[in-house]
Amino acid sequence: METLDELNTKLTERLHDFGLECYPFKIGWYNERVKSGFQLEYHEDTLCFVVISSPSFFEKGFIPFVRNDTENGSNLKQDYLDQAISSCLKTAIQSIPNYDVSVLHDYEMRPGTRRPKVLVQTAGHVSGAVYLYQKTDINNPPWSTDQAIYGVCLHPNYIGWFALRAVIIFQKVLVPDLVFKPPKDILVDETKKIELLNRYNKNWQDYSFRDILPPTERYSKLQQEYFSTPPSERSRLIELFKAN
Ligand code: B12
Repeated sequence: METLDELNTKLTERLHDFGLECYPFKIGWYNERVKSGFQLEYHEDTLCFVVISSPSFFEKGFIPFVRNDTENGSNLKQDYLDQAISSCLKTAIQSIPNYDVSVLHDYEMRPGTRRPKVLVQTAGHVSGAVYLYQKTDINNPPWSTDQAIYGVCLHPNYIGWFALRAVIIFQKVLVPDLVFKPPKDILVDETKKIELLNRYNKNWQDYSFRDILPPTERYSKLQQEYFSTPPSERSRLIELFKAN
């Protein structure tokens, strides 16, 4: 069996080829933060990784998946991009055999409820990869107490140009010695945090929350075009990816 460092390195390398990144954390760190309905029922020292798609996932993971998919969106009930993530994660995990691994995707709901299986933003924060900015962080909020303001994560390099895709649980691997690494709060000033939450909640379609600070990389023009095209009209772009 691999050590934690070996597992981390292997998974990181495999996912990197697809433009995906992973960061380890313990289930206990996640469970301490969320309400009981969102907790994950494993030993508190259980090893997990949160998976982030970087801007290059589209070109390194998604387009190659589309090109290799001979069945043409074989499972049309599922979003094509979600299928690509799932396929990349399967490939990466299969290359590290002999572990009981469970994957919880961002879009999966607990059966019979409308609650997600996992809150990937909280997972991202406790892994140290991204900082989750929430209404409760603001000392003098400009919003009324009953106004719903959704929280948003920022990555130190990609700022808002990434997505939190999944949590991988190594069900029988306990890592009591994993050291907690707090995420970087890159918005030191409260006005900027309010601005971020306003952009994310009120104008998320204009993408401006993703540029609250200058990122090292953004989604390509093609990727932005794909996401801004309604899912029912994406087949033209899919055909284009297949043909080139
Ligand atoms: C449901 C959902 C929505 C819903 C409701 C949003 C919401 N937050 O409830 C709707 C449809 C409105 C929505 C919209 C959008 N969404 Co959305 N959504 C989700 C989804 C599937 C679940 C979120 C959820 O149900 N949260 C439940 C609430 C209760 O959680 P919470 O508010 O975080 O509360 C918890 C924390 O506060 C925690 N907690 C308490 N104290 C503390 C303290 C600390 C320090 C920490 C860390 C945690 C913590 O405990 C609480 C739970 O008990 C997530 C993916 C996922 N599986 O997590 C994506 C997700 C949040 N959405 C995302 C995005 C990008 C969007 C959109 C921009 C559209 C899009 N996909 O492009 C818009 C923007 C919002 C808007 N203006 O409409 C991204 C956010 C990425 C980021 N950078 O943070 C996510 C993570 C999806 C992804 N794949 O990356 N979304």
